Amino acid sequence: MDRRSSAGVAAHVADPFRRPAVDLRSDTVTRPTAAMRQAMADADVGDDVYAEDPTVNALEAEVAALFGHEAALFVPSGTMGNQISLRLLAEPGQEILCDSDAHIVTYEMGAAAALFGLSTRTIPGGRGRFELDAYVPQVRPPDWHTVRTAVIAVENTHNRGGGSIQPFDELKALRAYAAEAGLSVHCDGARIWNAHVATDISLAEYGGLFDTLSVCLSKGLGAPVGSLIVSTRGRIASARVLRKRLGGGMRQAGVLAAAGRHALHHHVARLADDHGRARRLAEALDGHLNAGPETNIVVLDVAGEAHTLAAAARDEGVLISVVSPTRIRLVTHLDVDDDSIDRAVGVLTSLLGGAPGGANRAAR
Ligand code: TLP
Repeated sequence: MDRRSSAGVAAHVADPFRRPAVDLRSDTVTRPTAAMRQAMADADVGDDVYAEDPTVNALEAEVAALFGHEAALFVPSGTMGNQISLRLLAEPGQEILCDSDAHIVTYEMGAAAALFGLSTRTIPGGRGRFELDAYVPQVRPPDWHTVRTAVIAVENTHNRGGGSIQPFDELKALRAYAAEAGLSVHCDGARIWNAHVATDISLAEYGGLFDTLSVCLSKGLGAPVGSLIVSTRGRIASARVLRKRLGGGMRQAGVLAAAGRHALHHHVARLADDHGRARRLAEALDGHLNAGPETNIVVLDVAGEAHTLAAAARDEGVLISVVSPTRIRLVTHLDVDDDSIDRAVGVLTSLLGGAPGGANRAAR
């Protein structure tokens, strides 16, 4: 996301006479609910670097079981979850294949190369959707001359694809192909909960398709911090070493894990509300729709200057993300209710002038 799109929050928080902003920049902006804060205050804790925090241990066991895997590891962020997972599956000098708009290559600061010597090769896909046929010809088998493909990584749901859900049949075909070709498969499941709620496909069914998953508690689930890597017991033991090496070993992390457990128990089914609100946004702004609203993300094409539009919307108390000079992103979440959607629709339709894909007041 472009940092210029975040400028307005402080102004809205600082001015007591303005209504709080409707913040559609991301589902990462949620603040813990009162009940979640209570769960955090009540958490039983220990030192998690010694693996002695009972709340972290319970969270890890619960998430591993949900995905039908042997073990899980609590890490501070989705980025750390993805990058440790990739390193678990590939050796320095080997390559990862993924979508050209994947979070792991767009928003993780080149971590695979910078930290672990992993090479990435990207394949364009419509709205980030995985199609096995596009990947198979790109897989490079072991050879004296070429970089070895070790991993195929998919993102479900796909962020820049507008929260698109990966076709389950393609994922099953990928699993079968990977087994035959000797490749590993990683899922960036930052928003896999949204895919699960939208499709009714169980988390265990998704889990069964991947060697490693990174799943986030701090996106739609509304926890303040935390992700989990899910895999085999052996890989999670290695992940624990990598986490410590990266400075991600946390001590009384049970206060954070308690927020995550609360989110798992109370905030999964409600994601359907976020999806409904994203549909309302998409219907109202239909003429500009680029991608969405399969889940909680809507991507719009704006003919003029996306930065100018974001600044004008911010002045009206609606915060949006700029994903490119001609594209904006709206994300629904726990802190966005029906009134917020009405307000956002009012502001954005007036700024966009209603003309499909057309000029907007802000750009003139
Ligand atoms: N995404 C953030 C930004 O980084 C763009 C957002 O606002 O959507 N995988 C996916 C698919 C993600 O969308 C994100 C965060 C991550 C991984 C990384 O999670 P964190 O921010 O916890 O490192």
